Amino acid sequence: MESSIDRIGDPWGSRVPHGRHKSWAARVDTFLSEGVEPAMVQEWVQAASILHSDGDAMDIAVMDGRMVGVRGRATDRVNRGRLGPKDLFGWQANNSPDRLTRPLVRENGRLVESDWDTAMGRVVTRSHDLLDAHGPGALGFYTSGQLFLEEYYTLAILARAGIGTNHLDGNTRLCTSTAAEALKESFGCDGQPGSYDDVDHADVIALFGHNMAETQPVQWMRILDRLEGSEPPRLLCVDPRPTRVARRAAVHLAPRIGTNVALLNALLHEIIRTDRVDHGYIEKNTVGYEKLAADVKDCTPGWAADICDVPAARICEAAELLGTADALLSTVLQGFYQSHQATAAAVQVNNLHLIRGMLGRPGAGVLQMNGQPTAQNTRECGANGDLPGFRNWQNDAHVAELAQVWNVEPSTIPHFAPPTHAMQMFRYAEQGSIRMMWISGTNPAVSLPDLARVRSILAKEGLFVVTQDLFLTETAQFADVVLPAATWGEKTGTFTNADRTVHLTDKAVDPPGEARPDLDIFLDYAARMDFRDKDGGPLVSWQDPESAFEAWKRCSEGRPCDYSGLTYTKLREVGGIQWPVNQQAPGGTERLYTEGISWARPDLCESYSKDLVTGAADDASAYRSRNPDGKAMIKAVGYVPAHEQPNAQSPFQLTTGRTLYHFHTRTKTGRAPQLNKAAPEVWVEISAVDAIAQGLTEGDLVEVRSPRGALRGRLRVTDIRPGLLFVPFHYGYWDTPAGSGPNATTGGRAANETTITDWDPASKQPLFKTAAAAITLVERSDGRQAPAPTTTASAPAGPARLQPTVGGLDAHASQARDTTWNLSGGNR
Ligand SMILES: Nc1nc2c(c(=O)[nH]1)N[C@H]1C(S)=C(S)[C@@H](COP(=O)(O)OP(=O)(O)OC[C@H]3O[C@@H](n4cnc5c(=O)[nH]c(N)nc54)[C@H](O)[C@@H]3O)O[C@H]1N2
Ligand SMILES: Nc1nc2c(c(=O)[nH]1)N[C@H]1C(S)=C(S)[C@@H](COP(=O)(O)OP(=O)(O)OC[C@H]3O[C@@H](n4cnc5c(=O)[nH]c(N)nc54)[C@H](O)[C@@H]3O)O[C@H]1N2
Ligand SMILES: [Mo]
Repeated sequence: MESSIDRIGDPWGSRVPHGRHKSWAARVDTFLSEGVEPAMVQEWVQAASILHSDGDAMDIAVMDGRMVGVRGRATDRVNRGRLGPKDLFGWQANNSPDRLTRPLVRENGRLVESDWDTAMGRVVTRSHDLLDAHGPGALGFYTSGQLFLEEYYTLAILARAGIGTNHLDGNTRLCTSTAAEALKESFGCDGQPGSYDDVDHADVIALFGHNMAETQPVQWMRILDRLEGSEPPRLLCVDPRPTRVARRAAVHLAPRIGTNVALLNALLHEIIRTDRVDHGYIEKNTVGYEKLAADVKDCTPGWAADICDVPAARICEAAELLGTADALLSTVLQGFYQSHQATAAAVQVNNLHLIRGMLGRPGAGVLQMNGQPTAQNTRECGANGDLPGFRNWQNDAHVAELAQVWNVEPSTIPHFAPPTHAMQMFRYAEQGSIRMMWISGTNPAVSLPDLARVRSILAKEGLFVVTQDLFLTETAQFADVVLPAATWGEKTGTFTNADRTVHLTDKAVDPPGEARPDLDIFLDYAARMDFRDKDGGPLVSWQDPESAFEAWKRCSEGRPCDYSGLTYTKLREVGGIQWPVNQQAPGGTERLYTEGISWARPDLCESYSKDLVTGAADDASAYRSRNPDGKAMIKAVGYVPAHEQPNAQSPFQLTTGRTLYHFHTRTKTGRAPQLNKAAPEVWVEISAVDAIAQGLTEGDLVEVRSPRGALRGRLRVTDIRPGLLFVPFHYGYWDTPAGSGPNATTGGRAANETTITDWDPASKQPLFKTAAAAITLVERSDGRQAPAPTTTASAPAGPARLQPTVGGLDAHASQARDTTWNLSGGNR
């Protein structure tokens, strides 16, 4: 048991050395509220973590009807008992005194407490009025990656077949739409090829734009344990910041942001040039190799070195690592996905695996990662711009099949165009065609790019905003109706992590006041709207989580995300199980594509694929002629520079992201005292070289300004690549003093005051990682430090970074890291 250690100061805990091909030993992490001893806990209720995509299995400790702690589940395949800092402390937000306990409605411009009948009555009346006057296209639904599968499935049927609108998307658009798109582009269908168990078997692990140490700390513990065991893996890290991953990497490439495609093309070039290519695998399983080989012929390491500002020799070392691996595991996340060539870059990682034959066997896998805990379900259930069950909106047979499952006419389900993506929904709201927006489980007034614009849309006269949340968030403050939701621990449901592991999470305690599970809210709406199927029966025929799950099983049957072999009982007994689970695979499926590519056939595939430069969708016949046998598609793409480049007004590149201790807009982690204290305020990271050149020092209050807006924060000088600024995006305005919100002259503190309205052409994922900005001094530090953690990528530059924290974590770091920067490369 690890309960006595300070898991804020020592976030990854102690090591359990883990040899190659061995199974990962358990270590059970526990945290109980002060004064609570294990013997006092009355009940342990099965759950899984809701604060990242890892799916860490845990039990919730209950005493006198209240949550009093959590404990990792030693038997679960995902985490073997381990929990990260957010898992350990984040649940405390459930008990927060400022939870919403009653519905709110807007009266004379102010939100006032109300009751469910009044609040739902307003939503229903507005829905009918808009349907009558303008049709289904006037209603939009913007949901989450944090609800449960049963909730998304219910939302999908009521939006697509009940209302009949095409405007349903998730905040997963900001998060994993590129993961989904990259899988569709390469394999014809969404569905994670790899498994977390690949960490146990890989000899090389490559992390592309993924700060796993902070964003999936438990899988990072697994890697750390392997680094201490026999036959440790060698790591490749591609990240411009000195993350913990970078410090443990055999090769760290810190490219100029927005140049991932150039880098990957050079890596592919080297691998092909040195013929470290599995020709048999390519021949049998893929199409498109010849074009890739021709397209990357001139993408030499020297060529990429200039673009990426990474030494050519280092690129060669990385190619050597990738080319000589016998079991390569790659992970890809936001450093790739939130960029202008997001899908193009993520697909090149798939290509790397395809040409090396690194798929479908232990240790050889790709994890096109998810970020949010339940993002996989948003996608599967069709609440993320896809049709349920990974069905293809362009394939009439798929639409007909879905219509049959729902017992509606195929024409009821909009499929005249691709489902509307979130950025487009906000555009429609801005232009006035969307007149009601129902926002559940997401906080766009902090998380969408270009916040001044987002606020002006949400405040628009004529847009009826419904929010469904735990708290009166920055977004809820714009709402016409606020619905108080129950959350994790207060409701039952299932969700699926990034490696297809499904967990059941049970209700442990009652929600506060009149707060209701999201499922109940959606079911209530469907009943009040009286949605019917084609025979006049109720369209939504389920009443609770388990019956919703049973309905979903029928919808998923025969599709890649097949849940038909799962039951609540089985999930309670076994813990996490990886889909597909069906008659052929009753115990679940560890890896996809063990025997060739299975879901890319023209009649099965989820997408006929897109042009990765323009985003234009192909049709069935184009797809069929390119890929008649349903093989994996190797798609070559040339590098295109980021749209916004530094210039005289905005001389720095600007990127944004996360810290270990906070989750997103901090609605939960900001209310957990240990986490909040670990990272209480926004900060701005800059390199030592730039700090000196600008006459700035640690702790100075600075303003970061882009063409969209500005923010202020204290400066942290780190080993980030020169020319680049980093700002964590967690900090909004709900806990700033009244009246100190965003301001036209001084800006605010949210990173998204500065980010741009722009997205990847194929996945439509917004660009949070590639902007340009200026930095200016507001106030001298007077010896103050930035409020940034020192245990993470935001650790101070220089010798301080080499100080081991606990257990000599950084022992190898100074040798592994290359700190020579090519400053003449014009990195601005
Ligand atoms: N602690 C914590 N964990 C989380 C979350 C959280 O909020 N907090 N959120 C969860 C969610 S929803 C998500 S999506 C994931 C995200 O998990 P990650 O993707 O790991 O997190 P980010 O910090 O957004 O970005 C990762 C890295 O991308 C790098 N990067 C920026 N620009 C570029 C570039 O152009 N090229 C390359 N190669 N790298 C670049 C940044 O330096 C950063 O270290 O985390 C999940 N886990
Ligand atoms: N600049 C910048 N911006 C980014 C990113 C970045 O890296 N940089 N990352 C993007 C990514 S990857 C993501 S995933 C998004 C995240 O952005 P958001 O989804 O907006 O962030 P959260 O704070 O997680 O918002 C979730 C909301 O749901 C509420 N909630 C939690 N549980 C429940 C529940 O059970 N039911 C209901 N109804 N509500 C619940 C929470 O209180 C919170 O208000 O941000 C994106 N924005
Ligand atoms: Mo995300």
